[in-house]
Amino acid sequence: MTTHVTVRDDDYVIDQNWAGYTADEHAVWDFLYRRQRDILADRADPAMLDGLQALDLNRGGIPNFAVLNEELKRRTGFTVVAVPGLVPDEVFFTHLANRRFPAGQFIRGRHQLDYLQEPDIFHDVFGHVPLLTNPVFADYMEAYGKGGLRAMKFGRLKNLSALYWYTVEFGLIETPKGLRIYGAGISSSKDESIFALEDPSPNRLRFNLERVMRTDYRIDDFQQTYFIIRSYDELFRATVDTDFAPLYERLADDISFRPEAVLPDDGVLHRGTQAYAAAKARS
Ligand code: HBI
Ligand code: FE
Repeated sequence: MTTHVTVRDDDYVIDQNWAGYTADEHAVWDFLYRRQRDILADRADPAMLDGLQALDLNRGGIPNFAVLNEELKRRTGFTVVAVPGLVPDEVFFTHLANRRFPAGQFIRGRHQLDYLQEPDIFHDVFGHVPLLTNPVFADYMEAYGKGGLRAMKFGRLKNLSALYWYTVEFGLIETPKGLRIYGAGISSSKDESIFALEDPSPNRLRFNLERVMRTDYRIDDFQQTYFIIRSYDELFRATVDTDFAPLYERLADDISFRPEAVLPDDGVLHRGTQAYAAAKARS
């Protein structure tokens, strides 16, 4: 694949160069899409599955942003822009605040189908983008971007990253049919899609904004705690109804909780055995 990495120093947006993807890269997308879509059939929140359908992401091959952006922009005003990989926090927040989602332009190799550290186009476009068709979630993502820029001014980036991690990346939502996945870190992962909902090991606790913002997290393994929202409106309201200035003052005490902690005030849906983490610690 010829990579036109014309990284501009302002917003890191590059040309997706869709014509440059090879047949094998398109085949990797198709393999991952089909495998993950089957796993998510009764595990993902319907809003995410509806988004996959609405954006026609299963038309075969890596999605062309120019095509998917027509439908996405029509629905919520969001557009997907191609970036080389992780971008600096301020660049990331600025994009979200302007209803642009920065998606990795590359796709993982066959040697790393099950896990990779950097967000590739499958994690971003299969995992994150479908929910951007949901108006309330789109409002949350814009509010999050604006909040991120403010958090940086208060030196509270770590707390805001924890909020992103336990919602946008690893959040679960309660539905009439039970808990469902909406976090992209789970929905794009074969094994964590099952672990997060069905394994007795992790805690499953009710979402609480300040509690989540104080909670440390693991970036290299399954989560030891998942937080559960009742609706995207709950998530959006938590962001817009909170006066962040006094919250940031309180967070300045730097009290944080370990990923596996269960606190007296937590709304506990499931107290995890932490058996998975204990086994990993022994290995
Ligand atoms: N950059 N491209 C990209 N994608 C992300 O998800 C991302 C990022 N930069 C920073 C970041 N996420 C995290 O720090 C968020 O918690 C802000
Ligand atoms: Fe992500």
